[in-house]
Amino acid sequence: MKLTFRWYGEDDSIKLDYIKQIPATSGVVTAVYDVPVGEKWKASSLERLKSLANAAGLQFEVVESIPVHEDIKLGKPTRDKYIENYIHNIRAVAAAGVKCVCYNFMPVFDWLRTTLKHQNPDGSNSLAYSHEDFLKVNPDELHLPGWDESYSPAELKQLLAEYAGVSHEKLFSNLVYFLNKVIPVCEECGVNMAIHPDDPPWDVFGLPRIISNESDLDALFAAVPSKANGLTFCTGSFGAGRGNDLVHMAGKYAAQGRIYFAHLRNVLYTDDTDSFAETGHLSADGSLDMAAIVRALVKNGFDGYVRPDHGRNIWGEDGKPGYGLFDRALGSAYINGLFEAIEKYGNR
Ligand code: DNO
Repeated sequence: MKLTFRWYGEDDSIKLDYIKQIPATSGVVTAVYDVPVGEKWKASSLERLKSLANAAGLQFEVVESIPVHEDIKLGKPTRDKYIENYIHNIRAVAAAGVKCVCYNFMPVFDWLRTTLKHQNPDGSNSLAYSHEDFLKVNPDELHLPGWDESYSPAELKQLLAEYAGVSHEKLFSNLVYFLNKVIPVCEECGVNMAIHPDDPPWDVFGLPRIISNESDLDALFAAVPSKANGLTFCTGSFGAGRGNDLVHMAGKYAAQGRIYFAHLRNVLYTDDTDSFAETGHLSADGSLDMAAIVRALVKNGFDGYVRPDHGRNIWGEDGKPGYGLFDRALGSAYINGLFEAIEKYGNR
């Protein structure tokens, strides 16, 4: 595996030199952040990201994300223009040496939490989702942690109304339409698409979600069989769904050669409903058996990119939610240890 670390570009308070100092880290995962969703990325922006990373001794082979414009997800007539721009971006990232594109197909909201600063017993804080708090959210007057700045109330209302006619089946066929256009270009450029699962893996506010579990993935790979149509195996996202057997899923899709990127983090189920809190990466800290998941990946031939996913705020750090330095660096060291032990001795 290749251990990477998410870097939010030149505005990230975490410097590339610090990332390089995290043991075993060989690359960054980043994106062009100053272009609106759906528009074309400049080759010069990508070259700059690459040269900054390379100057720090790091590779830049994974983009997270090239976001998908809502018109593509909605299947509007304007989607073809946005798909053309997407294809432009795939060619541009490939020219900069990128081999894996992480993206998602969640309507309106990417991840969703009810608090960004859940207090943990050890004094740290982390993102969390409370089923009870979620039920109190009024969909007509949405105030959501992390999302309030992204849409005006009027924009959000309109967008939600547009999705009223979009069923799961429709959203899925819009995804297949999109992939049928972009995958041939990926094959030509040597890039793999790696869809990120729904986070959390269930419908929210009546919006359909279609990459939540094993049957969704089976349908996706059956509809678009090309090997360039792959997956970001995000343990925290799939793991929030208590019906998902992550060890089985990790092994199955690794064996199929579909997993190009793994986001590794743990979640703790905090009640008998859907609530969860993000924890440190260790198996002992949450509800997921991280060692068993990594073993299933390794034993089934996974050799892709890995990154520690969300960390807590620890040691007084007040980082970007989920993306501080300290706990993710601890996560990296832990993940590297699991892989080393399993790769070297796991089969004995
Ligand atoms: C959250 C991330 C997601 C992810 C996108 C990929 O921390 O895991 O925002 O980057 O879903 O498109």
